[in-house]
Amino acid sequence: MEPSEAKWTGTSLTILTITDPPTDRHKIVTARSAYAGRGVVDWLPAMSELVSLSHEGDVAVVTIANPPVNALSPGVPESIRRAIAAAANDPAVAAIIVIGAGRTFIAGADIREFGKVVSGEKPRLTLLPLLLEIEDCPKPVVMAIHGTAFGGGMEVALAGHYRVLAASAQVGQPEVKLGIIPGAAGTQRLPRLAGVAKAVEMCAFGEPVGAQEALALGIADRIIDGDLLAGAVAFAREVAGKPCPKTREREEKLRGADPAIFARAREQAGKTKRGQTAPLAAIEAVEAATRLPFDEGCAREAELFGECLYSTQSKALIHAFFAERAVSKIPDVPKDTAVLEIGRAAVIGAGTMGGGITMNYANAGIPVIVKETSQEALDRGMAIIRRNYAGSVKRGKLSQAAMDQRMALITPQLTYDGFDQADIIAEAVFEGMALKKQVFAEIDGIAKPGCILASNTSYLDIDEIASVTRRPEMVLGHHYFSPANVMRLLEIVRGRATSKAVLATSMALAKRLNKIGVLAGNARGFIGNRMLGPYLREAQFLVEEGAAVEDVNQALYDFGMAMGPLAMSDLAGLDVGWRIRKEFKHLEKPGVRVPLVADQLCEMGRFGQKTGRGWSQYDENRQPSHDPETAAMIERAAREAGIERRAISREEIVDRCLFALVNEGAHLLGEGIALRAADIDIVYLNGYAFPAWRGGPMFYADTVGLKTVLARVEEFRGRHGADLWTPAPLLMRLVESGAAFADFDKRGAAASA
Ligand code: T1G
Repeated sequence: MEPSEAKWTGTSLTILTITDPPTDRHKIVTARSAYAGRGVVDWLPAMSELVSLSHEGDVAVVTIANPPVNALSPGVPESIRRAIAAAANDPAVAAIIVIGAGRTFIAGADIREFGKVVSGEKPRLTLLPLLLEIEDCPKPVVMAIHGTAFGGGMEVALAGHYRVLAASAQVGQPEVKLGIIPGAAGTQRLPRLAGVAKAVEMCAFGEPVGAQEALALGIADRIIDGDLLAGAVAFAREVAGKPCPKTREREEKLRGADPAIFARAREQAGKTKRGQTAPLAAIEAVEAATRLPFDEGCAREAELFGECLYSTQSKALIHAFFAERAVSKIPDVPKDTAVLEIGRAAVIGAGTMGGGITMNYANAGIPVIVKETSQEALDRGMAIIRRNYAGSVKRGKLSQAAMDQRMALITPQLTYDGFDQADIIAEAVFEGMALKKQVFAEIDGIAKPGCILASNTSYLDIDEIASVTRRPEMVLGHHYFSPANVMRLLEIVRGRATSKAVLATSMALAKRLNKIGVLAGNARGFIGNRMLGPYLREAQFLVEEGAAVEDVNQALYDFGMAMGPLAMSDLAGLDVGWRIRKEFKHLEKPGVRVPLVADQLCEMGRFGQKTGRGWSQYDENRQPSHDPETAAMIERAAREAGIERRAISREEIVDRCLFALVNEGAHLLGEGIALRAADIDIVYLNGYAFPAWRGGPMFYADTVGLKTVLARVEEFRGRHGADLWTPAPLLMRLVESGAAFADFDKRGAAASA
């Protein structure tokens, strides 16, 4: 427990009340640091294992060591406070440095603690007193930042008198990505240093800035090349004895702030953070800094922070944060499973997917061969790759040098030359089993032992593909999402024989390719597309039953999807689904209702955006509008099928589409095709533009309540039949036991711990 109050008098800190009596360690600290002034570097284990105090001559060094990211977990703020107090009280100390041990400065508050606060298990603590003490310290406190200073870490840095950054450091307030806002005066101190416009941008949109930009903005005072601590000590000596600039007292950048800054930010948040509350709260908090004195601004920030913290959106985004970090853990693949080296790659097919996959390897610095069957196809593929890179250069996202470097890593060719050197061969040919098997038989004959053979199939049976090779243990699915060089999701599809080393290697490779690898079982459509089937089916049934195409799209758009289901099909191309339906026609159950119109549209050559017509019609800018012909086709097809048409509510549209998704998710979770409900959420957040602030379909279902979901599913079964709406056994089991998908995951995690 921390001193409840402390006040600086001149150079020594008078601790008014100490609730936990000063331990011997404390007395030792004071004594020793006086001694340390004589140049003995001294690790004073006094504070706690999380924070230590040492000395570089007359400079005290407070080191935070709370791996993996020095989060402000319980005990850390308290120990920082004690260390600062000890150093400030030490006459031998002229200046104080705060630095992080390991790979980063402080990456923020401990996000794992938020749930305990929201559930009432723990009281909400504030960092504000610690930050005021740092700011009011009579000796200069220099924040030495490497890695990341994020959230509460940035707020600690802002309370310091000076900030020196390693050249690769990043600083930022990413709290909105967790559905909250800075809660320790970040919205009040940051505008005082970086200016109002930049502070609004950083707090409302959550993107960090690099060291150079931080220096230009006035956040950083110096960039240190080489040894950060040495550079910080030198800097500290330069400022020792000088007045300590308090960030909260710097008002010059607040004055005359243009109100249009806030209006523009709200407009942008309305576009890029549609449906999210935290960005608007962050804008309001920074705006408060321009209107209110510091303390009142902090109070307004705390109110807004509280509103966000207890919101469902924040729970959803925090769920997504940890879910994204959990997906790489495969219970039966031990952490220390040997990862195979991937130094060279080869891709078969330079089409839309093959080209994107090739770019992923080049972007990661891995030399990659890309093979096509004709010069024309190869040239077309390479032209798209070049155009994509040129576009990034034009937008300033990539330097010309980096583009040239990546292009140089790509070897386009028409033969299998060099494939025998590859560590991984990624196949991205036309989606047909016969062709896939032919290609896999060929590459099995060429590839070196230990080479991974990965198919980009989005539906086909991995075991059947592997059956034509003599190395099924090296075969699996690497299912990318279009555009493959942009979409972060990678479904890693496990075949019956796929080895653990190949799985571990794929998970590690996903990180190298800047992808989120999610393990999926070998079921038709794996996780994402398997669930998408019922979702799109219901969307089509709804228009047959009377809903307008636009209403179905709008309802899911308003729910938060980037676009409605029929608009998404028009974007992806209706011919993609058409080909797959033909491939699996033999699996259709006789007498079971299937959508009526999509095939008709395709037979007319209407594949959606790329042909200008599909469910909607599109102008030259691909802007959609109502297509009366499609509407007439739907009406006619429904009439001929004897489908009664009626007015359909927005709620029914959303529930039928989303609960079809969720129910199918529960089916494949029960079958073990997905390891965790959270994995399904990550698939949908990163592959299907499901709104992150809803947490994903399974998390959303938990917020609605599985009892309600099941009741709706059973209602739809009653109306549309068991062939279409059979409640998943897992869903029924969870409802019976009053549990949620989150509990299913917890049990899974406990079982595999
Ligand atoms: N709290 C708890 N655990 C954290 C954490 C945090 N802030 N940040 C990371 N971890 C865990 C993570 O779950 C993983 O665990 C391991 O550390 C490595 O993370 C008061 C209220 C810093 C850029 O939003 O963005 O401060 O899976 O895999 O890729 O106003 O982590 O190994 O068990 O992501 O190198 C604001 C969140 C908090 C930053 C490093 N801070 N973290 O990325 O490693 S709110 C953030 C990150 C706040 C104040 C408010 C990244 C990273 P495990 P990793 P990485």
